[in-house]
Amino acid sequence: MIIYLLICLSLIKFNLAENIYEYKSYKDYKLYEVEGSNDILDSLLQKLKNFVELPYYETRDSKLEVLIAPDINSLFEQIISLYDLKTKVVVEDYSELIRLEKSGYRKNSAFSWTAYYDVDDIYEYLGNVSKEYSNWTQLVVGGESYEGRQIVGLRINTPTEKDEPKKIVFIESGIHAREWITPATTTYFINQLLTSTDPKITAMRNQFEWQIFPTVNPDGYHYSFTWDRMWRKTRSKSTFFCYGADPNRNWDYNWLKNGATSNPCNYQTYGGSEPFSEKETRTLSEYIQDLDNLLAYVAFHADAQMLLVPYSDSVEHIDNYDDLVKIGKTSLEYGYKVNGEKYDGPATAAEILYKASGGSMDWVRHATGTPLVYTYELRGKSFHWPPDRIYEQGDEVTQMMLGLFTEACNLNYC
Ligand code: 0X9
Ligand code: ZN
Repeated sequence: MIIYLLICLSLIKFNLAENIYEYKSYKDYKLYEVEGSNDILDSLLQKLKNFVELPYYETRDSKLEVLIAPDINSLFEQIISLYDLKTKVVVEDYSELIRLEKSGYRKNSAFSWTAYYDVDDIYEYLGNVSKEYSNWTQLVVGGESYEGRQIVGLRINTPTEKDEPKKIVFIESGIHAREWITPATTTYFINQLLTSTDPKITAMRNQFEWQIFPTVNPDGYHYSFTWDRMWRKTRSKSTFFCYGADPNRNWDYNWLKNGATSNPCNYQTYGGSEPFSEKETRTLSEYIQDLDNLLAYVAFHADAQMLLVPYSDSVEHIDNYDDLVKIGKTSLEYGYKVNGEKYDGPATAAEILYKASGGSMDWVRHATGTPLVYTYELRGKSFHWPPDRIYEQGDEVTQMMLGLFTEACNLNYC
């Protein structure tokens, strides 16, 4: 018991001492992949979590990916040896991934898609294009964050002859702070809608009113830029030491039912103190609820490479599930043509990923009845994607959107 306490104390000490004053380096953190049945992997994970809050872990397809700090490496190896599981190191030194990615941080003053940008730069980009295309775009504010930032989006609504209101397509991106490829891809897509001369893309742009929000968790995203690359949650204060809730577990539908925790110190999936406890989800949900004529809600995440439909905590199929799957398949076919990349799905998260309640997509479907509701999990490895290849996913997503709305219109949703 005393030894156990000493280990815990030394780990707590380590966690507090590290990186209070500088960007967390993740020097010598190892990314492991462990194979085994889900039950065994869950029990292993539970044991590990008794000792320390893990910055990243995910169990899928009977494989556990887990990021292990150098000071618990030998402990991890000892626990693993008790289980006799096939284990390999996928990344030897996680800080190398961060270093490579950093080489693509903003280098010059022009906004581009060969680097990652912090939230102020993204907002500046949105502000600039809203001025450049002032006849048919404008900035919109979808909500506010705990630290007082706005959730800024771009509304794109080209004029029509009939002057009738168009159906709205809402795009949510960056709800998980560390999934950097999602805001980057979303601004890439905005740029395509604004500048492409491809008649299919301009026709898609003109057909709908677009409301596109690249960073709906601006505090978390900024924190992942300035303090901790693996940060996922919001930045609200829960206890003296523990901050943030998972903004994709905090929406008021089946809150905390599956795949979420009530422990505010959990690094990944704390659902918040109550549904909509987070200012970001509360204000954004109010904004969404006030939208008339919402046709589609599309959320972008990374990096499971799959397309998900509601409900994330159920294997039951909603009334237009067959249509959603047909439309989703066409979307994935269009995307496949760009880089030959196959996505899993369309299916519910419960069917092909894991059960997760309290997510935005599910609430939107349940509360507003929006007919087309999707979550795209983009590509990557433990949330990293080389900045000089953002355009690959940008082009893929642009085509996936084209496929989605082409098939949706074929099925008379438009
Ligand atoms: O766990 C999540 O929230 C998503 N996966 S991620 O690795 N990007 O964190 C899956 C979301 C699917 N479920 C809902 N949209 N509710
Ligand atoms: Zn996510």
